[in-house]
Amino acid sequence: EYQAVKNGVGNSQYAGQVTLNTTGSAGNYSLVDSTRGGHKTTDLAHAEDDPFGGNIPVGTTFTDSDDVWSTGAPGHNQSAGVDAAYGAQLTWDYYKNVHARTGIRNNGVAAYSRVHYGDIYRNAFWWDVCFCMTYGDGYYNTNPLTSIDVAAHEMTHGVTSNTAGLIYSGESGGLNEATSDILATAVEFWANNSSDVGDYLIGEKINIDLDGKPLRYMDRPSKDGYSKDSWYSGIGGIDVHGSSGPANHWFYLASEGSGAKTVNGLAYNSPTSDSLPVNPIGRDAAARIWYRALSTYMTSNTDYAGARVATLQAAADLYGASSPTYKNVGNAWAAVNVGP
Ligand code: ASN
Ligand code: ZN
Ligand code: CA
Repeated sequence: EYQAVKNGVGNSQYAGQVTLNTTGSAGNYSLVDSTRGGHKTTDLAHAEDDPFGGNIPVGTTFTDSDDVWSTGAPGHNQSAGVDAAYGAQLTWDYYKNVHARTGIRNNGVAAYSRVHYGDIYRNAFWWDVCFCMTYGDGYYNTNPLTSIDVAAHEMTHGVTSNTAGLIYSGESGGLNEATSDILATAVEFWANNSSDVGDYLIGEKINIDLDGKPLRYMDRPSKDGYSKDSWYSGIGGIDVHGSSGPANHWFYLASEGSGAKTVNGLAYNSPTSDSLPVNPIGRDAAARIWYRALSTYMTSNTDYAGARVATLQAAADLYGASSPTYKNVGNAWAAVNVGP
């Protein structure tokens, strides 16, 4: 049966009022986006995956009678669904428009998003097995982990899995995590959403610890108390969310340069005193270089030294080996202690 494509109205929790591509007709709409590979958003109603690999619940696809989704209120059952669906739309569009990649597998087929995972579950994750993004509801079940950057981070894990395949431990694991933070930040800026403007912070909207702080800081990763600003021998032995630091820092420095800077009203500081000075290449160039390095040159065991070579090759391809961009890519690596 033919189902018309509708433009629904989503009142999101984190990103204001957004347009959602939905399916159906008056009285019976579904949160299914036939314009983006059939991406659907489902409600797990607090179910969890069987840790022994048995049941992996798909959840129930969200439905609505008037195509106006949620009120945006924290705790409204549809709120997490609206934000997750919006984040998936944006991330799909970003990869398609900026990197000419159509979906995680570049085959036009969407993954899907599950929300309301577990009870006060304070995490979100990508899982190859279900080919899906999954979001917990956070503290009080009212802080779902569904902001633009978190959604784009999780979907990007799917892209990494289907390109370089960076193994999720050691230095390659840190690069895997950084890839998700870097491209999530690129999505957040690209979205140009006035309620969730671009920044070099990860998770600044979800208040995961109820202290108003983001999860990660790309201008100075060590501000979170555990991530590393620069590479050192042995960084592969720490958790991948901390060994991502030097690459996140590289992205900030390559994009914005060293020294104090304000972007979208937020102040950043990556002083030259503790690193070599870096001139900026701009965020769009840095993201294009990272994506090309990821999808063309990195492999499952790429380490920091390899990431430097991969991004330099990508910069040479895109901008030329004698371009200022190429030189500044190398300088940004030197600033985080990754050298030739
Ligand atoms: N939220 C985490 C992440 O995507 C989940 C994990 O540790 N795999 O990195
Ligand atoms: Zn991650
Ligand atoms: Ca952010």
